[in-house]
Amino acid sequence: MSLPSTEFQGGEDIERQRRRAQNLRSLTPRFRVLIIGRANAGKTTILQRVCNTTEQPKIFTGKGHEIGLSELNPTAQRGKHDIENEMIFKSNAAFVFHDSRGFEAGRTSELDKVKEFLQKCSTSKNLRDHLHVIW
Ligand SMILES: Nc1nc2c(ncn2[C@@H]2O[C@H](COP(=O)(O)OP(=O)(O)OP(=O)(O)O)[C@@H](O)[C@H]2O)c(=O)[nH]1
Ligand SMILES: [Mg+2]
Repeated sequence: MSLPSTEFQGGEDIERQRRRAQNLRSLTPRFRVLIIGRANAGKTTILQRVCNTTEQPKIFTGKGHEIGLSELNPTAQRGKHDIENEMIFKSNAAFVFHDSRGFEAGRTSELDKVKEFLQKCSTSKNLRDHLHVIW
């Protein structure tokens, strides 16, 4: 007995979507998320929940050099973050996070930095460098 044509088309759509998803994944193996919020708002905690972990994230420069905690500027751990740095939880390396403090200080420099970063990501030729979520 043959399947009704609508059911068959549905199957075809799913197959096409699966292939598209596979294609996209090969172009951008990591999901890139920018989180913006006030100092001490709970950004790191929320990212830990997303990754279902309690570990501290590893931090890398945009060029892939790991920054040890001792190398971090003391303020970089609390409140003040370099938006260019990539935060990765070892247990969930398919996500890469960028962290920016909020704009509560009322200064434009922080906002300008974020805008510059957004511009850079969105105009990159490589899909892997684009942001997929801004939170
Ligand atoms: N009560 C309560 N405390 C929370 C919650 N989320 C986080 N915290 C606590 O708030 C403090 C700051 O959390 P973090 O996740 O480090 O906040 P953050 O935004 O990453 O902070 P910075 O990186 O310094 O900007 C920690 O002591 C957390 O345990 C929450 O939902 N409720
Ligand atoms: Mg944090």
